[in-house]
Amino acid sequence: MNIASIRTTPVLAPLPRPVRTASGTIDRFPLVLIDLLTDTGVEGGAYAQVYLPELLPALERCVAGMAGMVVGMALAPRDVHAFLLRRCRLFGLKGLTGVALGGLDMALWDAWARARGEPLARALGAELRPLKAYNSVGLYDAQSVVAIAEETCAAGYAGLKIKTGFPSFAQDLSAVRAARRALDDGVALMVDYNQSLDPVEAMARCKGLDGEGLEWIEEPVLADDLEGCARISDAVATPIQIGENFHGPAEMRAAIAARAMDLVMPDAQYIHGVTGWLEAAALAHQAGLRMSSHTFLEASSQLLCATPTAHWLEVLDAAGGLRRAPLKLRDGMLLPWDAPGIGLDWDQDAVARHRV
Ligand code: SMN
Ligand code: MG
Repeated sequence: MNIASIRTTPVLAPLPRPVRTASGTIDRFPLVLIDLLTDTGVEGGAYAQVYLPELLPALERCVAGMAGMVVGMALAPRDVHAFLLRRCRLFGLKGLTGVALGGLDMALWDAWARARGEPLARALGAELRPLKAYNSVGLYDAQSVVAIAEETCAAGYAGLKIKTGFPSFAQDLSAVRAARRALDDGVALMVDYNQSLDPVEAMARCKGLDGEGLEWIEEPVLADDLEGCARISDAVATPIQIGENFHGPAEMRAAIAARAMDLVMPDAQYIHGVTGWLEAAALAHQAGLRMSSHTFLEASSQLLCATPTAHWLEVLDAAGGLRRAPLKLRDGMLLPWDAPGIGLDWDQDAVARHRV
């Protein structure tokens, strides 16, 4: 079975509410939908994402360009991945090229699992199982976070992640305390600084949050400041979480060597797709690190089933407004879609409406 064609569709996917972070706001998710067709009629699909709408045309061109390198090849995801790693060595696979590789890799594995008529997890030899899921939202002050926390509990999540990084630590702390008060007992609370703090401020704020019962503190400093992350992780009892900005598994290996974090959460796209994720999952297993996901709900829920140290599934449903299948949440757990591939099933009317 060979890859016959790969089509790209740029969209601005609607979100239930904007995601405001200390490093910028996302109103609608800029995605490139990737549709792969094989010469036997088997299809596969995935998407790539870029947070800046201004860069959506560039990402589309990048995915289309890379797709052109693999059309005609056999549908063997690992071989295609290895080919692209070699082919792109001169230029590198960070930023848009890495994102394009990640998206294409997911589409290849989706088609590969669909050809077997199985959900990706099962095709990889793992059973589908419910995953501990948290609701991931933006920056909310002490007043507005209460409604979000109540909604989170009512929807049946096992945790809530809010953004922090207000101008003052006092505002961060009051938002955290208000969220904690509003959440039911036993529902976890995480915070995410999105790399917004300088190392001195980060140390002070993370120490200040110790004792607030947080499940983790995410990306307090620049994601590639591995030494800075390690210093905070040493000094603070609350687990430090990073990983969404690892470009490929090699960067995760370096972060593990630097003891930069207590928990790890690669992004299925940035880590270079399913192939990269499986390598990352093996690294996390070896290092004894619990591994969570970052956005990419559909692929991530399949992949966490096949991750030995699986921890939390992030529910930040970037493609939810374009997908037909709804979320299935029960008792804090999300049930991965029991459909062939990664479980994407586009609502074509919605795609047409949000197409750029
Ligand atoms: C995040 C990143 C990009 C867009 C939205 C949210 C965030 C996360 O860092 O951890 O989900
Ligand atoms: Mg984050």
